[in-house]
Order: sequence, then structure tokens, then C-alpha cells
Amino acid sequence: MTSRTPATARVTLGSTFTGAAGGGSGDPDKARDSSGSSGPGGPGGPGGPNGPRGTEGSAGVTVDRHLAAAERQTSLAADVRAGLTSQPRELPPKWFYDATGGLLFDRITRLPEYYPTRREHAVLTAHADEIAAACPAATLVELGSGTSEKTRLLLDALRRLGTLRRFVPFDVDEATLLQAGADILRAYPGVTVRAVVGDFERHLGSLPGAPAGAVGGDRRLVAFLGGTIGNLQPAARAAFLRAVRDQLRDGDALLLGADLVKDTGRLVAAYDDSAGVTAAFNRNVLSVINRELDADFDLRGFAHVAVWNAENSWIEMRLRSVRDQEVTVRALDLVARFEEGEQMRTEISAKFTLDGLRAELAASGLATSRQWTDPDRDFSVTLAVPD
Ligand code: AVJ
Repeated sequence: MTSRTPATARVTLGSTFTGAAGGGSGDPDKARDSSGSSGPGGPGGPGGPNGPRGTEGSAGVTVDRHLAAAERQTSLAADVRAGLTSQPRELPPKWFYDATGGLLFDRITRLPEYYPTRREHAVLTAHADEIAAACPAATLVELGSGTSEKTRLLLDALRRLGTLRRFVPFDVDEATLLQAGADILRAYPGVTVRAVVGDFERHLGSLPGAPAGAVGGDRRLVAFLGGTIGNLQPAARAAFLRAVRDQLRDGDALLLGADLVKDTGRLVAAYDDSAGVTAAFNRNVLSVINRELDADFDLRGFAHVAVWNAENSWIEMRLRSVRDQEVTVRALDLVARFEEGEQMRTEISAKFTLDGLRAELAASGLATSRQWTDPDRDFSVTLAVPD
């Protein structure tokens, strides 16, 4: 592998996106869908659809693309080929999150059984000001940002402190980024949004440097919330934490949200809710493959399974074939035969202990400076700095 510069395209979108998403690989329909209501500038304003593009610093969302649509497709194809031809079969969880998957995940976060989002929200509500005081950052970077409300708790705290200049959401899904970026732009006047389309396991080296006009330092707080760290296998976790550490400079910090080990019944229920939303989320990966790779998975032919793997301290989601069946993936020229009862793993979601987290961070060169939980000790938020 040569150390060439990543193929990055940069485009600045106006504060309303209508017609302004023609930056190349972006899907204009998605961008239009994500425009929501008009920004304060309104159409024709300086950042509006007729405003300048390709420059930073205007009232727009600047997007750095490290993951073009074509590359995303290639990477999905490789993952699906490897996953369907291995035994046991396995698909990586990152492909759950198309537009439908994002909506289903939003519904999961509101389910009575799914406690992590509420618990993390409680931790951040209680401690955002302490977090900001410990890392008075000009830039909040959010890895795997989604469309979260908890980001605002951190932005609000940094704004109260007076240090906030810039928000850098980092996600694989450009439509999600544009939506999140536009919302933040509207709600935080004077804050610039520099969105990064990328895979946090591969493109961390491309985090932007100091914001334009930064005064009084350019500290960055890098937030990785929601417990998504638990979706990585232990070796991948260590590599990811090391890569984050390598990006952090003096004064920067990592804020890590991680779910904690608890009663098995509650853990399993959180991933097998009675309304069947998690089941639909799980099967959605098959729809993604059907659409993107011209496959013919019958979603009714696969049942949702959630089990606690005590040895590895993680929840596993699987899809169980309810009958003997054959699936064709035309784009891969691949036929996969499933036997009745065969289970294909689609996600791991590891659960941690406070000590275990500190040890894993330390092993990757990160010293824990503070650690918080909700009163029930269901979920943790850890602040760590390069050691
Ligand atoms: C967003 C990755 C943290 O692992 O709990 C929710 C995803 N999967 N229900 C998690 C998920 C099933 C979620 N993360």
C-alpha cells in the first residue's frame, strides 16, 4: 500500500441544500431530502443554493469525502462476498445503516427495553459541563455521528464555556451528515461545520486541523458515543483506539461511551424487543444487500436471534434461516445455500466493565482522566488523554 493522499473531494454546501449537492458522488435526491426546512439565510442568502461552493468559511457545511459512493460499493461487495463464503457466515454491522436502518435505529433508541441511549443521555446531561471544563475544546469531533441529540449536550456545554468554534461530524453516510450538519448550523450561529464522510476504522488520519480563525488554542474533543466501540472485535478495538490516540495532540481528549455488563435478561431484551423493531433492523441488512448488490434475500426467510456470549462478554445478533433456501447475489455472481436453522452473525455488541475499559485504553496509549456512569451503573462515559 502506497502512502498516497486519500482521494478526497471537498465541497461546501449552502445552508439550504436544494440543488447544491452536485459535488460529484453525492446522491442529489438524498441531499434534497435532507434539507428539511430552510436555514436562517434562506434561499439566495450568502450560503444559499446560489452561493459559492468549494470554499470554506461561508455559512455552509463543508464536506470532506474519503469514501466515494463507488468505494463504498466495493467495500460492501467485498464484505458480503467474504461473509457469505465463510463458515459460519457473518456480515459486518456497519451495513445496517442506510436511510431505513437509520430510522429503525432511531426507533430502537426509544424502545422501553433499549436503555443505552437514555442512560448515556443521563450521564451527559449530568456531566457535560465537567467534560467541557476538562477539555475546553474549540472543535468537537463526533465519530459515527448519526443524528444525535446527545451531541448537543456537549456543544451546549462548550458554548457555555465560550470555546466552541467548530463541529466535525464523521460518518459513513453522507445524507445523515448533511442533515446533522444543517441542523447544527442552524442551532449554533457562528459555529462552522466541517463534515467528514469516512469509515472511522480507516480514515481517522484525515481529521481536519485547526479551525479557521481559531484563537486561544484549537483543542479537539473527539467523541465516540452510543457504545459503538462494542461493535468492534477486541483486536479491531485496540487498533481503533491506537489510531485515535495517534491523532490526539496535547490538550485533545477522547470521550468514549461504552455499555456496561449487567443482568443477562436485560441485555438480551435490549436486543430482542417485544415490538420487533430490532428484528426489523437486523433483517434490514438483507434489504441493503438486495438493493445494492442485486440479491434476492427473502426477509421472511430469516428470523432474528439475540444471544449473550458470556465468554466474550458480548451480545450477538444473528439471522437464522427458517428453511433450506438459496440466495443469489447477482452483482457478485454468487449463490449462497442456507440450511434450515443455519445462523449468520450480523453484529456483536460488547459490554464492558469500568476497569476493563481503563485497561484497554491504557493498552492503546490512552490514560483515563475521568469516568462517569448513570446512577444505576448501566452505561459509562470515559474521558481519556494521550499518555
Ligand atoms: C449503535 C452500535 C451502539 O450495539 O447497541 C442496537 C446498535 N444493534 N440494537 C448497539 C444496535 C441492535 C447499537 N450501536
